Amino acid sequence: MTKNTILKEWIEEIIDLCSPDNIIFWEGTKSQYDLLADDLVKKGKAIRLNPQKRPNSLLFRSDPSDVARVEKRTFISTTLERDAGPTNNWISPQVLKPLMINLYRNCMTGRTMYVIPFSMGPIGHEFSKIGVEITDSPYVALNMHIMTRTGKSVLHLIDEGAEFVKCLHSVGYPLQPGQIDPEWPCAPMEQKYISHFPEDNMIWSYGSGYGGNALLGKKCFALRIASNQARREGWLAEHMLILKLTDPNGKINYVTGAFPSACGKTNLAMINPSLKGWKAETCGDDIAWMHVKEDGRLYAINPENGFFGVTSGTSEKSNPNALETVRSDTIFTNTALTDDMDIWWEDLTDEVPDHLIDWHGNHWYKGVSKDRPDHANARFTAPLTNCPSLAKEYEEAVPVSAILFGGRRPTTIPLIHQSFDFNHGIFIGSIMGSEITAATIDENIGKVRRDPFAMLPFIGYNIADYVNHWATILNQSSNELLPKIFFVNWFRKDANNRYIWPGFGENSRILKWILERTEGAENYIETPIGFVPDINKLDLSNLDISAESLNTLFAVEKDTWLKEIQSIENYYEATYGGNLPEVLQNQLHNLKLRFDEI
Ligand code: GTP
Ligand code: SPV
Ligand code: MN
Repeated sequence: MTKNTILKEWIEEIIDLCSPDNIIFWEGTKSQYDLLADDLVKKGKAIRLNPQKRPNSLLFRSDPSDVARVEKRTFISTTLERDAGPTNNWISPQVLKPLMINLYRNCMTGRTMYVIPFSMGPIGHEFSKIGVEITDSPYVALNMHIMTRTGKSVLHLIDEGAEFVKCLHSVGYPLQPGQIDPEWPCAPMEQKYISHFPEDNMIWSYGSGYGGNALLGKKCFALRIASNQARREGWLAEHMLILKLTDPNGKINYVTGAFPSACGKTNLAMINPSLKGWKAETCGDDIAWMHVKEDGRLYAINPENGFFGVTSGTSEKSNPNALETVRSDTIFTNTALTDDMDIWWEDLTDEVPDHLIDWHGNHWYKGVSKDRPDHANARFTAPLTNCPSLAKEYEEAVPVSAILFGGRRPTTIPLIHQSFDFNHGIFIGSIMGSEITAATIDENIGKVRRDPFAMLPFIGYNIADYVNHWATILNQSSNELLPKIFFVNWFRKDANNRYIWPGFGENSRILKWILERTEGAENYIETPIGFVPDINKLDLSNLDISAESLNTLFAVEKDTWLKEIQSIENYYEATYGGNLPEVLQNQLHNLKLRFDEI
């Protein structure tokens, strides 16, 4: 099985605790994947899509109560409450561990336990980290196979003594003899726990089978645990896409972007530039691990091996690369099913099919059925290598020229602005706000909340320490060598509640301006909040947009911003209290001074 005694003893401990009927070691082979997929189809847990239309692809439908991450049931369990900080749910390990052990006891009765060794990052890369997920969900095994590097070569590293993060997961639905297994087993909300023990490099997840709650390599490991590791080791684990851009002269730049869940990372990572001569390629769409190297530059690598993307809104027009990515070898979750056994979601085609099977498994008729046929947080899981725009450097750490922060802000924030320097960039990251989306289960969808660095649900420790950690990155390098920091807002709305900016491929115009800025071009005007484009120097060729729209998109209004400053102060007070990092105190002070002067 394994020569690593820590792993061996842990597996034995979990077998004793959870009492599975069978144990399967994940070897990461195609035949193992296919066998499990076939078995799930046979048992009615998954639907095999039409092989002519969508080869080697599956549709899963989740329980209606288990459709997204649950932030309320996500915990950072540290000895001291202070170490989890004001933005995390905290329970002491002394309380949480016994409580969860009680839940885990015999929880895999009647089920098969999968042991999945995986690498976040290319196997053996200097920046990669290893994990082992033990799960009783075959859906999770299939998804982890796509989303991470799994199998024997990872196990080999563990055999050689490599450290690994222990990731334990159960759907929390033991089966007594004769008991029928539902299509999507899970536990009731109050029994769900997505728990992180950063002091033990350990994750315990119970009760949910969906996305970030269950695919533990993703948000739980690569962000919450890794942010702790990064803090200890002097690097950054961030909720960022990584994009390679080649300008018409052949010059290559890499940019990263942190946008909250369902705010456009995958779309920007796969952008199809509308500007002639520009080429965009994908390195990653969700997570970036970033290290300052000896040359003083910040390098980013994508720890994942696949995409777990939002289907809603994805169309040939908005994101052709994503559609190509999901043409085969893809798992769909909570999309609708067509009569010819293919998938469908809102906006996929202009023509809405007359009849579908909705994500509940019920008949759905156009113009008759009230609810949408797909879930707003329906997702696709597809290998990186399916993506036609995948950059050849996707398994390398690439030097970053610009970091973009962004969110859904219907008002106040201009389409693009640049920070004055790195510390001002940290300030901009810290005040990010966005409308809450369907990517998390929350009754406040649509309301703007502060989501600092797009990391509110993912910082695995005290946010004040996190901000201070960002500030130490500057000590490792300099303003000149570090990426320039920008804030984008594709989502500003007009009086009729419509998006003003066309977005998607047209965002290449903004990317062009950003890269010009990284080279010091005089293409800007200075405002109290940062540099915004000199509209005469922004490439708007062949774009049909009114002067009035442009005015709104780039407006920085004093009155609005004085209110925003008040809101920032309230937010800082409520979140940090007396613990506001000095870098933020200084930046807020300077921002106020700049507004006083105009
Ligand atoms: P997670 O995977 O949850 O982290 O989301 P994400 O940040 O990758 O967001 P994604 O790219 O999947 O986009 C989410 C939604 O935003 C989709 O419905 C997109 O169609 C929409 N969207 C993305 N980019 C743009 C844009 O430039 N303009 C507009 N109006 N909508 C966009
Ligand atoms: C997100 O919510 O940011 C996602 C989906 O990418 S999940 O993996 O569920 O976190
Ligand atoms: Mn995404």
